[in-house]
Amino acid sequence: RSVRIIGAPSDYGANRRGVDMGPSAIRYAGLADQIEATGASTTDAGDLAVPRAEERDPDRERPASGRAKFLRETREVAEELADEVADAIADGDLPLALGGDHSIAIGSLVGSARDAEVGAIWFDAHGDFNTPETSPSGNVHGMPLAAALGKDGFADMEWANATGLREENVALVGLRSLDADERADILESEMTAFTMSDIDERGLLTVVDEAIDIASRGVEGVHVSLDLDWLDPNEAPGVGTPVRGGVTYREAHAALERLADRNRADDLLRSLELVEVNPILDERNRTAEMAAELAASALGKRIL
Ligand code: DIR
Ligand code: MN
Ligand code: MN
Ligand code: MN
Repeated sequence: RSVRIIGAPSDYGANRRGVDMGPSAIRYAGLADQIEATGASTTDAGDLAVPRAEERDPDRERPASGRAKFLRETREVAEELADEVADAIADGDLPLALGGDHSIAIGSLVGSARDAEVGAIWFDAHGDFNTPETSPSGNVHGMPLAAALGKDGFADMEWANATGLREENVALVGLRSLDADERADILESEMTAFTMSDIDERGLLTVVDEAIDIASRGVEGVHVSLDLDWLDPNEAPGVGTPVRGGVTYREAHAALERLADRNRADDLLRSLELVEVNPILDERNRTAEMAAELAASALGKRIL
């Protein structure tokens, strides 16, 4: 299967500007070459057109209740990305979306789950399960899972609903920063959430295997969303909302190598995304380099 790279340079969902340069930085870090070194071919669909946030009024689409910023713009990006992702899958390719902040995941999930039942694995420090009502920030990058799952609070947002995705098939891995209401909602949901403590107690590969089992059970394929703030900020400084206590470089590779092994056996990977790389906050592009390397591991890079 050929890997189709799709840039989604959106920063509508986060308040640290610069994450819109993520797709350029990850490509510059050698993404296509590294993927091709695994034996896969690549094509690059280029970047979605994303107008600069300064040209848009952040309050224009603010709903009467709640406080989600740039919802109208987020929708435009999500709808375009969903079409690109669904198109790539229909053509037999593996879509690889490059953010941008994590609000683009609404588009990836909607596209991946358009014509099939899918699961999702969410590698992230955060739960991304806020709604406009529960969010303390109003930033949609803290809401994409809730939006795609059609949670209360997104009632008038059919565009954000990933029809083929159910909570039972969602596994979050690496949590260490949740907002109060978000935490209660995750506990009440049918999703499975693995914290950093779970990784410490049970071991990374045990947790990753279980996440893959959950996400792939009874579905056609799995969307894998990798927020670079899943990693410890010592490894990945170029992110907008770093939280210490994250996974190491080696753990991250081990996790994605396990995913690649399981994919080799069961062909479960349907779509992939790398989000939240912010070159302005980075050190000599090392977070983008890691994103490219991790994509290669997920796509089957092997030493021997
Ligand atoms: C926070 C941060 N929970 C929010 N979320 C982030 O704004 O909702 N997600 N950074 O990746
Ligand atoms: Mn096509
Ligand atoms: Mn996230
Ligand atoms: Mn995060």
